[in-house]
Amino acid sequence: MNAWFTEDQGPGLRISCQVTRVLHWCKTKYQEVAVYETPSFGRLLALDDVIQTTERDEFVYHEMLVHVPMFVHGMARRVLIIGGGDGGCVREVLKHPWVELVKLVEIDEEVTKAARQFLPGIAGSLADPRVQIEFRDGIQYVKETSEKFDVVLVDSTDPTGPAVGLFGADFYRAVSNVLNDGGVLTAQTESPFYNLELIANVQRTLREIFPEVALYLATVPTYPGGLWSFSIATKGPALPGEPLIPISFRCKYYNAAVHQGAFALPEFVRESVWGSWS
Ligand code: AG3
Repeated sequence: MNAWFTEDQGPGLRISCQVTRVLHWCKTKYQEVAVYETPSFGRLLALDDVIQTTERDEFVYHEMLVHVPMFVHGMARRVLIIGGGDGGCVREVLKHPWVELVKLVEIDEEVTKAARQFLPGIAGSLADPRVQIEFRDGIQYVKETSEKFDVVLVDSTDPTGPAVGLFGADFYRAVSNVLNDGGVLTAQTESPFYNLELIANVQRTLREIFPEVALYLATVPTYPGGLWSFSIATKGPALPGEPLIPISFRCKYYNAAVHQGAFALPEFVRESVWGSWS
């Protein structure tokens, strides 16, 4: 088979990845879920033709979305993940030995089923007894639950369809309500090259709700622009905040120096996010 998967990444720009096999394809209530075998990036999970993760570069995104807030908090025991049905964030959270509960709230059960079957290296930790999974809308969940968490991670798709609300003030306010004192929120917030306005808006919104807010970056080759942003907000711990405790496990991307360095913003990003504030 000599086929190519193509994602439209921005106006006039596409990224293509050679595909040797379609391992899985289904249409769910929410989206099209596909897993492809690719020679260059291993297995690739796409939702509605948008790359969510690949076996080769998933470690960057999942380590950075998880370990930065986990080490900023320092002793999180209860962690909520909104989205992230593939299980990559769950796997990273469980590397922190003091974690007692990881609650995963994913809207589309079919994503988790596909990941369990075809991406075991990413989804393998979903069977851990500390993990509770609910298949429902994360926005509704944070508005309705009386449970509290130390860290909330938003591992969403791009801001279209059901994910739009995950980038808005009402949702962030609800997240603030489910966070314990000293709690930390991190959300994936898209590409500085393509979504700078969105990033600036999210940062402004978060500053209205949380005392400490920052943006950090990491390089994810298969995402639009290659450079990816994460927004972090806390109810106490200062940012960027050094990892409070020694890192007791090995990562492939994250370490203490990367933690610090990720908060260094290129000038076009810094100006857009902080320009009128600094
Ligand atoms: N979450 C999606 C990141 C957005 C990717 N966007 C894109 N390719 N246009 C990733 C889920 C992994 N757990």
